[in-house]
Amino acid sequence: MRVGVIGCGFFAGNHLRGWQEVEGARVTAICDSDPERLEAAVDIAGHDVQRFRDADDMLGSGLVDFVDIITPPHTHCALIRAAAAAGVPAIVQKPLSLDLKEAEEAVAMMEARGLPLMVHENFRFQAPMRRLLDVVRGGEIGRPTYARVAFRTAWDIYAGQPYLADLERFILFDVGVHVVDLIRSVLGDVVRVSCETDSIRPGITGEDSATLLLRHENGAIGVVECSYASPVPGDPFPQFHVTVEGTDGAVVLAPDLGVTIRKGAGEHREVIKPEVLPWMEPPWEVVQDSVIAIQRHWLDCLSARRETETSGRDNLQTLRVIEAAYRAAGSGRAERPVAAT
Ligand code: NAD
Ligand code: 89Y
Repeated sequence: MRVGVIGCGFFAGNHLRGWQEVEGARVTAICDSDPERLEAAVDIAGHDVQRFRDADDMLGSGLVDFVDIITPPHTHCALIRAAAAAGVPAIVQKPLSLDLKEAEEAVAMMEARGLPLMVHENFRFQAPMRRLLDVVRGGEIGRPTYARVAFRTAWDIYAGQPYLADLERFILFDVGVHVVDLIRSVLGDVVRVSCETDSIRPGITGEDSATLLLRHENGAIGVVECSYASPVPGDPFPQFHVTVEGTDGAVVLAPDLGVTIRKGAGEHREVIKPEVLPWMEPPWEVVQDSVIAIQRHWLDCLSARRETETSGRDNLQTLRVIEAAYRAAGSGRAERPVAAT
């Protein structure tokens, strides 16, 4: 499959290198409106790659079988609509959109044309997270009753991603969508959301801390925490902590990649490390490995004509939780995740 990458900034290097590890796919075209970023990406993608400054030109070129969109959030839906108009399947980075209605329309447009759309929610594809999901989905801890996902750090994320400091709606649309996707992967859909937010670091525009209390459709209770202002000992960035309790046991994923399973009186601990390739760099290895894993998932689903785990349709549920969380933080009341249209 010929891949067209749109957006060659901070995170795109991981996608470009990731595709080189995926059998059956090869980046044949790259696009960025910024010529310097485009040229810098050629060094990774290879000098025989086709270069485009305009996504419509790439989409109309007939040179790509699908596109991989890694541009800023506010540009995602326009690019998905362009892919739909050109009849090209698409992967889009998180968040699918900053606007729920726009996201619903873009997903509907792809679906109406029968075109696959996947949101690049790579966190649930991290190797130790997959182990935890196997334990829960395999029924090893019984019926899940409670889960907590916590992403707390004071790592200087602004060095690589300076635009984050200017976002009015900040952490929930940045790492918040990841942690909500994680808890949805464990407990399923959400029916009620309470939320408290805070803006702690001086000089930033939006909230850099959010805590959500969730009731899931299956009756379980979820707690989601994310903070970029947490000077915790041994800063675990970019790893997170997950606890899942069930009627017959519990499973915990610690930031050191240890997965501990308790069943009855017995406990068992495994450490699930990713394969570290020469281009990977600390502390990003688990994240970089998960990019390859989700790219493989996309390709497998595309060839089997199966919906991806994190399809556009699925991800609308995450965006609805995020919208409900902002409403709840404003109203001080629990809110329901609902469609915009
Ligand atoms: P960035 O600003 O560094 O790069 C974005 C690039 O897109 C820039 O080079 C810009 O010139 C280009 N661009 C913008 N609009 C364009 C358009 N219409 N056509 C072509 N090129 C265009 O941003 P980034 O940090 O790489 O983030 C990109 C996306 O990746 C965001 O959605 C972000 O949330 C996501 N991200 C995901 C992870 C993860 O772990 N999944 C981590 C970091 C960032
Ligand atoms: O932007 C964030 C993301 O999506 O994953 C990690 C990150 O780059 C910083 O927390």
